[in-house]
Formats: sequence, structure tokens, C-alpha cells
Amino acid sequence: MNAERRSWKGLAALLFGVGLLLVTCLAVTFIAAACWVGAGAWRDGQVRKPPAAATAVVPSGTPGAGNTVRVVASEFELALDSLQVPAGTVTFVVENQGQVPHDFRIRGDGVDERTPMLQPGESAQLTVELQPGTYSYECTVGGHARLGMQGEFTVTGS
Ligand SMILES: [Cu+2]
Repeated sequence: MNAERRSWKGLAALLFGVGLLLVTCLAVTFIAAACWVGAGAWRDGQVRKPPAAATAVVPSGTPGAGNTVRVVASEFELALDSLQVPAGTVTFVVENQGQVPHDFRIRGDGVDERTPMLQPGESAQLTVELQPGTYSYECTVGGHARLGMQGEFTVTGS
């Protein structure tokens, strides 16, 4: 009876030991996996950033129908989805997502065109014929250009 009890104790101790070992192994595996996944995500983030930035300058719009450039106005930024298009007809679709009035003016190479003043939430289209060259754009509301609502727009040979 005593011997049997001792062997049960021994078995229990053995099982406990094995269990502890298993839990430790699982924990180590889990931490290693977490580190690996984390490192992978970081590496992917590093790799994916450059292509995303590159697509920002790819001309948008349907070929043959001219190019469309979307412009989002806010305080105090004019965000264009493309800063470079081939020469020809370019339609700027300007939307004021800000809290105060803004507009969009593009100048250069004899061109000087602008949208009407846009109230918050309003949008307008501005279609211009652009030759190859460098143009400047801005919001004409007093002080907005200096606060950041300006930039350069490039038209390449078609
Ligand atoms: Cu403005």
C-alpha cells in the first residue's frame, strides 16, 4: 500500500515536470513567433512605403479623355493626387474638405485659371490646356498660400 502510494506520487511529480516543460516550450515558441511576425510586419512596412509614394505621381484619368487631377483643399493644404501629367487637357476636380472657403488657381506659361471660391463641402472642376512645363498652384485666399496652400505642378511632353 505504501509502495503504491509512493509510485503514484512519483508519477504525479513526473507529470507535473513534463507539463511544466511543455508550457515553457509553448511560451518560448509563442514569443519567437510573435517576434518573427512583428519583424515581418516591420519589414513589409519598409518595403511597401516607396511604391505607395511612387503611385502619387502616376498620371490618373482615362487615356484619350485628358487627365484628371483630384485636389482636396483643407487648412492649410492643397493635396493633389498627381503632381505630374502629360501635356494636353487637364481637369482639376477640386473639393473643399476644410472649414473655411478655399479656391484653386494654376499659373504658368501664359495660363492663369482658377475655380470659383468654394465654401466648405463644395467642389468645382477646372479644365485647362497645359503645355509641357512647370506651373504653380495656390489658394488665393489671403495668407493661405503662405500657410502651405501652394505648390508646383509639372506637365511633361505627351
Ligand atoms: Cu485657402
